[in-house]
Amino acid sequence: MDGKYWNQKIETMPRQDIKNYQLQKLKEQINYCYEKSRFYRKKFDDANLKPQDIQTLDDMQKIPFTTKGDLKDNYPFGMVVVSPDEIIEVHASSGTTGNPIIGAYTQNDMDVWQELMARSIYTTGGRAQDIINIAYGYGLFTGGFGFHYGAQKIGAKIVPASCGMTQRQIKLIKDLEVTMLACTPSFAVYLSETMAHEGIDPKKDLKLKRGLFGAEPWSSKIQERIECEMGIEAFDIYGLTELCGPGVSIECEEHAGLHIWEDHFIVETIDPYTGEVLPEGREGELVFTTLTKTGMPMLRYRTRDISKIDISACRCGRTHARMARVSGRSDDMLIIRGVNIFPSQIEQAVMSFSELATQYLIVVDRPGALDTFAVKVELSEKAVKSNQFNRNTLKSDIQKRIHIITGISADVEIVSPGELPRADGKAKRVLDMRKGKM
Ligand code: DLL
Repeated sequence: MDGKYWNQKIETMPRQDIKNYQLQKLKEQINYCYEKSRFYRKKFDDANLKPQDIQTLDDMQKIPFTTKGDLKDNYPFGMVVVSPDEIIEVHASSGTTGNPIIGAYTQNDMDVWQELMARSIYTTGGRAQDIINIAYGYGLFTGGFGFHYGAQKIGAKIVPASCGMTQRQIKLIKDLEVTMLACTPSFAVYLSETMAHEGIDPKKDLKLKRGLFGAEPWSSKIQERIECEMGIEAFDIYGLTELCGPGVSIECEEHAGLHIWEDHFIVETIDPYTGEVLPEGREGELVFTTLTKTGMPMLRYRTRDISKIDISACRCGRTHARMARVSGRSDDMLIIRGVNIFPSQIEQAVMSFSELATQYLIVVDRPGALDTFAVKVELSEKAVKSNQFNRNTLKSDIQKRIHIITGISADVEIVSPGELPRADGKAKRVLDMRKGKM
């Protein structure tokens, strides 16, 4: 394979052909679920719905949503529709409360996942000649293994670094002449800071060309910073355990949204509060229906991820719809003094100050009757070295910016470089100490 596409026929299929293909696969997946799954049969029966009532893609709006609550209630294998022997791999997402969300995959599901990860890596320019450092966690999290399977199919050389041991990773990235980096954006930022400490200039000392970052929301400003500091091209990759892991969608070289692999998934956006289906282009919660899954198929699965869809033609030639970068999760929304606030709004404020590093921590508490709202931000090493700012003015400017963006005032605390905790997996941006006090 040496062309631009991993699978040109599929990736550049005319939209009408995609729709026809999706309808055929959707009917098959619905029949399969109705026949094999007690869970889906009950959902259909309760809604007075039969598989033959779904004759068009619009008809799928009649199907009730599947939620994270359904998965937790049916933990561990209640959503699995095949015999236990047919499940050959299990992963779980990193939720912190209650039962974890399990992904249980058959051989078919593993093959699809590997194919989609190969297609995704290839879309960013990854080839057999590449050496890829996979610094996503290997284990129950789908990040490490997902990249591993995809890179293996492409024939790239794999360095399965997993999380942690930052200094050693940097040494290996240098000595093994790694060309691609795969990790969370927050770990990429940490790697880049550590390189600066160690006196390594990635542009001169390393062979890194591109990075595939995802698994958590990150802003375009962070993407720009990583690109600039590491001298690489950064790509956003999205996915979730319930669908397959990473490989549901990926940015192409145009960096104008993430192509959703629509030969395997149908995407809808809905109003997260009312459940109403929104027209293309309106921001809302992403809802996915799997078309080819055999272990744990998902019909109208509510992700809680907020984004919007664009079906217009992409300059790269791919016809698959694009989702905008995830701006946040509906369940990450904090209600502080009655105002809805997303961590991404704070990130937007923080990232507009060149004196600040990319780390921040939102601390919310309720010591008495009222919520307190504090934001800890960190000075960048560069700002400290140049010493060309006034701390009080900077603090008041950040406070003003947060107020403009969110509508409420925050206590801003500026801390020294390196003081806020770093993540080698997904970053933790919020400390809500009100839990249990409400
Ligand atoms: O995070 C799969 C993954 C691994 C994606 C590596 C990309 C790279 P889960 O642990 O199940 O799976 O978490 C899924 O993470 O619903 C989103 O809220 C968030 N997420 C994943 N990718 C992105 C992204 C993996 N590119 C949850 N941007 C999803 C923003 C993301 N959020």
